[in-house]
Amino acid sequence: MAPSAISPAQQHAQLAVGVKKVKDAGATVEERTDGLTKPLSEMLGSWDDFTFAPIRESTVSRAMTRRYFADLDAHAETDIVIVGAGSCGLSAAYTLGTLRPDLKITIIEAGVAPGGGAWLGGQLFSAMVMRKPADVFLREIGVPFDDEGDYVVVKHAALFTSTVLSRVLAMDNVKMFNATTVEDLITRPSDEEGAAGVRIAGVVTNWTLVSMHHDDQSCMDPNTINAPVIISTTGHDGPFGAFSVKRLVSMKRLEQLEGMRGLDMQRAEDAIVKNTREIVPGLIVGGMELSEIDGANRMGPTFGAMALSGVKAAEEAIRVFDL
Ligand code: 48N
Repeated sequence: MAPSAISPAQQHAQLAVGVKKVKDAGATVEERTDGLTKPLSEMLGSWDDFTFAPIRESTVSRAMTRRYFADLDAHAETDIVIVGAGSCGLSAAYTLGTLRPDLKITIIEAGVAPGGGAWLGGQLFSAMVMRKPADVFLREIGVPFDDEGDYVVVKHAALFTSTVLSRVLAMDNVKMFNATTVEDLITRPSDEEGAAGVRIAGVVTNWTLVSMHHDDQSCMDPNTINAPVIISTTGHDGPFGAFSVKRLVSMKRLEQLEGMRGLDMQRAEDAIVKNTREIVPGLIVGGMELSEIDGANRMGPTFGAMALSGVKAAEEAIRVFDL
């Protein structure tokens, strides 16, 4: 595929909220106009006389709690739940939120900080590599990158993660509950021909700090969200990882997990994207969680498969939802 026709600077200019064309040595170039053009204090007034508008503490408490419990009420019934807001889950959320603004999308993320393993590129290095054609998704969400031919490099992984996260959180039809863990799956008898057992019909949640203390506290029952379609992208096995596929085995809905195999970048990324799919009726698995079922290789410090597995999981979820 030909290297990008536009320079990183031009790509960056395209991202600018305000862009104006200026003459520079005879050529017409684009100049970013967003951002501060004068000290903010000119609009705030003198720092010496500075004061905020008045507030009462209970007003702040009500502003938070009223919205949170209204969101819980609104999302108790939802169209598609995404479990895990890593690079795969966030890419799925972006795709669903934009392709289907009519659907109610709920993201459940165990960490206080969403993003999973995508805040750094690998071994704490900051740059993030994505192999083409994943650059198509970067362009879609507006992340600038260096074009290196067969792959592209985002200068900091956090630039990708914070950009897709901010786009998703700004969407009217998407709500993320972070610091919240999916502790179980809601099931119904399956009416699918040949799919002995159950279909998935929602998730069982608890605040993560509660989930972490079931062994040292008396019973702290969970909450629930009903949904016809779940996308699970909880990462490869680990303290929190591979949640849904491990639960399918423990509820005897899957025989066993093949387990993630050794690192083979080329094979791993193709397999994860190609095999992102509905594992049991109502449950789609993507990202590195999938490697645990299929025995796919791991890919190491490259993230294109995470982004495009999320895109595919979203398209698969729309297909299932519209059945
Ligand atoms: O980033 P992860 O772990 O998962 P993915 O699949 O989005 O991305 C994987 C990617 O970061 C890699 O592993 C890279 C490509 N390396 C590969 C390699 O070979 O080493 O995100 C999963 C998210 C996390 O934010 C977890 O906190 C969250 O899922 N999570 C959960 N959220 C809610 N309920 C749960 N039960 C749960 N379990 C995990």
